[in-house]
Amino acid sequence: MKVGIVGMPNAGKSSLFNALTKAGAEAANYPFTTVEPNIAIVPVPDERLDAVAATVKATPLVHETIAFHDIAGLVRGASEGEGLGNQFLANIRETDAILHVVRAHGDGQVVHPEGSVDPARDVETIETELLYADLEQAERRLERVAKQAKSGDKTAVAEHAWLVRLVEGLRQGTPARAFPPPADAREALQNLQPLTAKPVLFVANVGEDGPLEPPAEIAAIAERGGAKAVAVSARIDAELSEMDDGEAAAMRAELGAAESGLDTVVHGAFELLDLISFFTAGEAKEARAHAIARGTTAWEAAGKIHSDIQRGFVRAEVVGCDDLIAAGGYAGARDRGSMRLEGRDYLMRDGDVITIKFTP
Ligand SMILES: Nc1nc2c(ncn2[C@@H]2O[C@H](COP(=O)(O)OP(=O)(O)OP(=O)(O)O)[C@@H](O)[C@H]2O)c(=O)[nH]1
Ligand SMILES: [Mg+2]
Repeated sequence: MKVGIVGMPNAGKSSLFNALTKAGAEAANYPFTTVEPNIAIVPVPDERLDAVAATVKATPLVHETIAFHDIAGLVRGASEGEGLGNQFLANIRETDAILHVVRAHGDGQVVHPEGSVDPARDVETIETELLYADLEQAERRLERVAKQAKSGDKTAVAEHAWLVRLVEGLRQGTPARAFPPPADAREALQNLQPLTAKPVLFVANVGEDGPLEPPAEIAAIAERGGAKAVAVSARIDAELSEMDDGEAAAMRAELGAAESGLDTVVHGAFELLDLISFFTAGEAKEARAHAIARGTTAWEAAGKIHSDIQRGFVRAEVVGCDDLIAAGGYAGARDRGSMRLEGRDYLMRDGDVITIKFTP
């Protein structure tokens, strides 16, 4: 999974990036600290994977991963070249979701590019700039596809009609997610990769003294747009991420924070994208976590493991991770009858541990 981080300059994007990735990117109290994008790949923490691996004595552990892309801040008018402009948005066109960092802390020491802290205004500024960036891109694509459509190519004609509607919609301020691609030009969306079609997780960067929850106006904006909102305290989390795990957990408990910024963001992203996890774990082999969309079948899950396994799919042996752990391993789970045989259409559940029987 790839995630792009957007927000105003000085909102705390790089601080959050450091908290998530321990990458030690430069975060400083002046706008446009970040010019070149920072990228880091992070294993998705999941205690169930550790427990499953310990139960069946699997090693090594292979976590699901998320790549975070931290880019320069956007300001009002970025599409017309203000600030650093919006060219760097190209770096996040290929991501699966957007983390929109909104400053919600009132630390007067930290410069705000607009001179005051106003989360709702900032969100609107960023969303407008993302719309303009998509509009530019869509208009350019429309010009190109218009030529192809003249030749009568069926896919080009369908894509062209979609782009005409999209451009019109973007001009009126409607995000691209309101325009699903036409059935006879399914590639249309992939060709464009509009930013405003991506799912958004708002991350309110709140002060260390207030409650660890997003301000009401951000929660409301997220709800209206079918997005999600979480809260972190980026600076503290960045500092905690530099400590060792035990020390950080103790500090976190003292501060009354239940989970790390990484946990908050990962849980938020999984919920937003409606993802679940399943596990594969062989005795004395690797244990691996796989993130999949809710509603994925056993056969599709097999494809996530290996195309050969999917091709030769016979059936799946499935056990919930809690049952497997409680039974002390596969043999115990079989004895207790908690191991089930499932066919290719079985809908995977969060926490399933699966062994696919297949003919090579
Ligand atoms: N008090 C406080 N300061 C914060 C918090 N998060 C970030 N800061 C400070 O705000 C300043 C800007 O943080 P960055 O993480 O560099 O912000 P950015 O969004 O990456 O900024 P650009 O790269 O310039 O776009 C730094 O001085 C941070 O220490 C926070 O939660 N509380
Ligand atoms: Mg930065």
